[in-house]
Amino acid sequence: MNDITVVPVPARVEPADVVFALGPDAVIASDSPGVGALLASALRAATGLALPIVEGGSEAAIALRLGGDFGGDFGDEGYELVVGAEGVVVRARTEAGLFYGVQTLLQLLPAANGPWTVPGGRIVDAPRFGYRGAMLDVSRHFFGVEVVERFIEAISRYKMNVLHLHLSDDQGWRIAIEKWPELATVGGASQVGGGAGGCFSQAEYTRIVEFAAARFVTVVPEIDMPGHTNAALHAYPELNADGVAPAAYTGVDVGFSTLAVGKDVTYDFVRDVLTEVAALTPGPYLHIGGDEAQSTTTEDYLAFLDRVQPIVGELGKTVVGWHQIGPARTVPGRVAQYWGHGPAPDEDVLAAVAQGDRMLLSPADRVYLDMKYTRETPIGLDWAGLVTTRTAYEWDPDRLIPGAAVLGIEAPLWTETVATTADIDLLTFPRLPAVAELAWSPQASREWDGFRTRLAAHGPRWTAQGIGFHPDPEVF
Ligand code: TNX
Repeated sequence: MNDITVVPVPARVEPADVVFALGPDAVIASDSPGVGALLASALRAATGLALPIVEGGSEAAIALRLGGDFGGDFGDEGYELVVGAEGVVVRARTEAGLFYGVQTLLQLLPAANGPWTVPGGRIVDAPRFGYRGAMLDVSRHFFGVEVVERFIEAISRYKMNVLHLHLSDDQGWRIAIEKWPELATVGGASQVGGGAGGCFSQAEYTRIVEFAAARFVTVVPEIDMPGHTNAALHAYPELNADGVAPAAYTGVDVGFSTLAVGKDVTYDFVRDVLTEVAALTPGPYLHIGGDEAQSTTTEDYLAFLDRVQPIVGELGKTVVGWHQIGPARTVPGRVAQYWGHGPAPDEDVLAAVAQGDRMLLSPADRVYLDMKYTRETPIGLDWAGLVTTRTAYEWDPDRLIPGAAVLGIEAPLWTETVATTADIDLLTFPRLPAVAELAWSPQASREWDGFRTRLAAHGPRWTAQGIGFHPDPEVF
């Protein structure tokens, strides 16, 4: 395990002078049927071996074991991985821990071709932050279930555990709401550039949630309000202050739309939407947006949040909002998502910190996956600057906002310029693994040169998996 290329870098690695080889008779034993099956299918696809899953299995080549003492408190997501000449044992307190141990094991195997050997030794590992996320904007351009599942699979390989889905914006509404059916049929029928758009049925959203849960990824649904609401305003005239529905919007401007904050029907709408979304979402969070409400007066904005945030609590969920919610009176457990750029946190951020909100860090000049890498990047934006892999990697989350209680890190992929799976790949790889390591690995274990070398070894893995990437010259 001297030269292993695992990303995120594990907390502790103790190499041993042996090698394990996966042979034709190898069997898998697992205390978690779900994680055992994911491991087996990943390995069968790569190796062509049969790899049956057996009960008990003291002589299993790979054993996934729940419980046991692995020398220290590594929390609910930690794991121990021991590779000896005779086999591999992953031990964890939870199935999530086993899943992370399995991701490490898969990265210890060759990218594409045998012999299927694993370097010997012991890894003990646990995450730095409990919230390690990525966001996909399915509103500006709509992406279907398969694309979202592919994205979930990709982030989960790097031990990320949250998928934030940006489900509504000016350009399109993307989750069917039974009480307000025209959100899907009218609000969903547009996207940037004028394409057909689309909208998840509740069954499709549930499929995504279940696919994510099997990989220990929590879905955080976002219904952005009171701004970024043109699609809803287009579908339902009564949500507009003047009662007149605007045309569908297919451009990329922000800040021009607002729900009618003074009308009671607005709160019926919000309650109905959040009630249905909450019922479909097992995770603890509902994201209510709150950014760039430039067409809502400050007074209206604060009044709106004072009515809407408690609804989330009544539904048994915790509020997440973009950091502009900072000045609004907080509610228990609230999470403010920082998306600023540059050195000084602004007064909205300071207001959130002063109220004791937990901070989710998405600094746009570091982890916005929609920023261009260089001037030449064919897609992407640059309002927060150019973001190379190194820029994304080299910063310390604990030093970004003085006094903040940091819940974790999230890398958002906004999709104004992102229309295809290839576009997603180009902007996501290799920056997403950089953010994943930032969120998982101890600050003291992270340094650019070591990371760059490990990350470069993942290029052939992505190629084998059919994933495209930006050949960042500082990495490859
Ligand atoms: C700002 S980040 C926005 C989004 C855009 C993004 C593009 C945030 C909370 N709002 O509406 O898509 O910039 O980078």
